[in-house]
Amino acid sequence: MFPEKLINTLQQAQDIVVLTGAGVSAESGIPTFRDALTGLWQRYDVNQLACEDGFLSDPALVWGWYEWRRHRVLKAKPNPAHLTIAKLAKQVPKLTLITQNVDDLHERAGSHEVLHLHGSLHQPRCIACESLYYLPSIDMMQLTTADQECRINPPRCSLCGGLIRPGVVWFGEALPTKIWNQAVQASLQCDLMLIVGTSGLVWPAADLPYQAEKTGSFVVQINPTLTSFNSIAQINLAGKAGELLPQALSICISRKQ
Ligand code: BV8
Ligand code: ZN
Repeated sequence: MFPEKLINTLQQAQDIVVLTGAGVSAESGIPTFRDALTGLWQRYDVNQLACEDGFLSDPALVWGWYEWRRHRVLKAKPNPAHLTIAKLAKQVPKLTLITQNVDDLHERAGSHEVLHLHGSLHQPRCIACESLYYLPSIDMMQLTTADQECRINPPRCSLCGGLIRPGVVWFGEALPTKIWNQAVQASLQCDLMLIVGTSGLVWPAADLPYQAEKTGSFVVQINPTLTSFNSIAQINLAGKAGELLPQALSICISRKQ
């Protein structure tokens, strides 16, 4: 059962920001970001795989890691957490969804205008001329979801011959300015911020809850484990997003009756 304060806040919220991380996709079978560096990928660290230098020094290894992750997303389905966030947006006057995730499960669950701080697995582009590259559709049977390490040579740009790179924001790269500014603005204005499934280790995304808290937003965290946000959240719900978010939604809906 949720604390009284949370029930009242959910029933009166007018402007909600939801900030998600890899944990919101965990119940869809997508390894969380740190888990995506386990298994047979555990011998690599994030700086070998999720940065431009790593890609340039071994394009086939890095492109293979992203293709392995993209194929897992293609095979996955939105889980109750994604679906609930999309429904919640219909229950309140304003809801801004900000995600650190590079999958499209929020969109496939029905969310619109998702602010992707770290880009997308589905928008690769040429590393030289920046033109978008359209990935060929894949026969679902061909998907490489086996946990073997897959080295795949990245395609080449048809316009300039440059290497095609994943359309994500790598470590050391700036976040998309317009999206970042929208995310900061929304965090400063909201009356309720739900932080769902993020370890809060990656900056500047991890700064958003602090922006919300300093301007008086009510901050709620949903995560099975402790994070640095435990110290600023008014309410910490220890549990899975796919189980707790539907409960929060039913409280929001109950205010209507
Ligand atoms: C930049 C795309 C500057 C790639 C990613 C201070 C300020 C600014 C920068 C820095 C700073 N300090 C350090 C930096 C540098 C760096 C950084 O943050 N390093 C960290 C490691 C210390 N930041 C950057 O480099 C950023 N760029 O600052 O640029 C600049 C400015 C101008 C010009 C040039 C440069 C760029 C950061 C973006 C990196 N790219 N992703 C890819 O995906 O491969 S980040 C990556 O981590 C993913 O996007 C992921 O989403 C994100 C955060 O991880 P989480 O989502 O939190 O996932 P994680 O696995 O950690 O945690 C999952 C959580 O879910 C856990 O807590 C778990 O308990 C929970 N969970 C599990 N199951 C469930 C659940 N919760 C609920 N329900 C469940 N069922
Ligand atoms: Zn090109």
